[in-house]
Amino acid sequence: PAPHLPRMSVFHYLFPFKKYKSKHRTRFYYYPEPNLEKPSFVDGLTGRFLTRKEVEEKAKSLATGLKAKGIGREEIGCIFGMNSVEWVVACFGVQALGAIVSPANYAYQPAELLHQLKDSTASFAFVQPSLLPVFMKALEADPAVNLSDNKIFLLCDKAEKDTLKAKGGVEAEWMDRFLCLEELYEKPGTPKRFQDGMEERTAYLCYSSGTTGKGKGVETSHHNITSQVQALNCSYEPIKYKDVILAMLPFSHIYGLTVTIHHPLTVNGTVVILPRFEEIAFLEAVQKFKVTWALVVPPMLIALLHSPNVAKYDISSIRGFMSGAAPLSADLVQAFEAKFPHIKVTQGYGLTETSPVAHVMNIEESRGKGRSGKIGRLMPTYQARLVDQTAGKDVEPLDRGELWLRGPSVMKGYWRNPSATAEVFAPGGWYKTGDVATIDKEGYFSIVDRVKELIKYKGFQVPPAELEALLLTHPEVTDVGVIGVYSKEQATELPRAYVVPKGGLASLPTPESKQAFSAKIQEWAASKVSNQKRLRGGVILIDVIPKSPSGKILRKDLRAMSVKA
Ligand code: AYL
Repeated sequence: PAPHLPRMSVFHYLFPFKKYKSKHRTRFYYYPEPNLEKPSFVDGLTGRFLTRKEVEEKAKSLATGLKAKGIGREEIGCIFGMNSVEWVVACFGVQALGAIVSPANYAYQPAELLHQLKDSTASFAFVQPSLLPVFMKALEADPAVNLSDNKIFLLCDKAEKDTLKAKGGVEAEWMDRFLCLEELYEKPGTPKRFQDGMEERTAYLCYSSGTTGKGKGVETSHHNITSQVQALNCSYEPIKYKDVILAMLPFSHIYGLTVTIHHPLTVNGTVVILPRFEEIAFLEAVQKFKVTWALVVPPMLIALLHSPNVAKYDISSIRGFMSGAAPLSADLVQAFEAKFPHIKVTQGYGLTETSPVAHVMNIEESRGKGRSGKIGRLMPTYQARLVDQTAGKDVEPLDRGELWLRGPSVMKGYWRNPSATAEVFAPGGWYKTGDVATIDKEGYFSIVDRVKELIKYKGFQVPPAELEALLLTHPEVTDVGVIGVYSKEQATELPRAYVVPKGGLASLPTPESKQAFSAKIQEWAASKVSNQKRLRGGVILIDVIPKSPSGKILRKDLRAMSVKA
């Protein structure tokens, strides 16, 4: 283990109120002593905020309350809600207890949520009241889920709970059944300090499909997170004390979780929270709170670039955007910077499995040097290799190869899934990303292809295998293959299904009947999956799905078809 990296729990690393003693009896902080009275997390819609001290106190009170409910260390707590101040409190409450957070995407439909609840073996949960219908449906679908009423908590304050209760109906019934955060708080305790080695315990289980198949729990340890935020602080243009950071990417995704909750705490910055990206709410929040730095995905840049509303707001406070989670093209960066010269756009690359940022582009090094669109240099703490899979060795300099990563922020493995874990790790602890990259003479990487199955819609993961499995359950579908098609206008991939209808293409002789069938399948799928997984790239009918002799879908051939079309 690298001696300069913190080896402690996420909670103690982020809230170091007592000075820590090292083995050598020197006293040190990992970062400057924080200003406890500074607003740490602000609700971007209402302006309500928690100071750093309040976040810590509430988290500690919540930890005591959870313990009183019989919840112990290393139990798994699901958080199912949109970004909010309460989300942050729940997250750190679980961390103060020494339990594990498994955050779920708020867009989930019941079946998707159920998969995560079951797979993660969640034994308690925080649920935003407006998402209770989905949550309860998931629970009803499978009595095996180990969640009793006294282990389900409302992700809201007492005032919101009372308002909902007054409305009556089934909501009021739920309000009676479950406690909210405020009702859980008890006298704040002192979270147990970790002994040496305990920092390797799991802190988070975010869900990722990895290279193939359904969502798997990515076991992110305390050390994975603390070394990542330390690395972020040493990289490119780190955020600083005076920064106001806009957090609108979902906290349930590692990007939102690490980069917009954990990292800003280490510099004592102020985080303005929005439940999701929405143009007007974004512009209002930027103007009102004088936001200086925002974390985005490429489609958000497109939206702002073409928005007629931007001119109506004062967004001069913004100094930069960091884009990540999906390819950012050089054209888009250039168009954006031409329109908004005071905003620097930089890009990061990473994966849920790497906690997440592994590469980042230093903006000063990219401007006017023809490096836009590259993902930058390797972050501190990481090592990388580019490997030719078939030859089983590193590629020649400047050639393309699969990117392998190693470092203290690479996940422990997939939760209770040793075979999936073994598949993605090579001897020596190298994690195989499934992305194909090149490196130039100066050490700047570019992502040029993907060898894994994943589709990315606006930065969200869309596992093709999951959509294929779903579509095969439709009575009128014989076979199916799903790929992503890139839309330049929207700066994102769109999931597209190639479908063999029952009875073959001949059973749908006219263009109208084909179109109606495609539309039917598209709508049916939309009713079953979360928003980002909809078949926005269309449903194309074909006679056979191209497959290898062993029965694997030849996605390359499907991709070639989509280019021709
Ligand atoms: P996951 N360019 C191209 N592809 C990318 C990029 C990028 N900049 N970033 C991520 N990807 C793709 O687990 C790539 O295929 O994590 C990778 O394997 O949802 C996959 O997305 C991983 O998807 C950053 C950098 C946040 C990364 C992230 C989140 C990574 C998303 C902030 O600065």
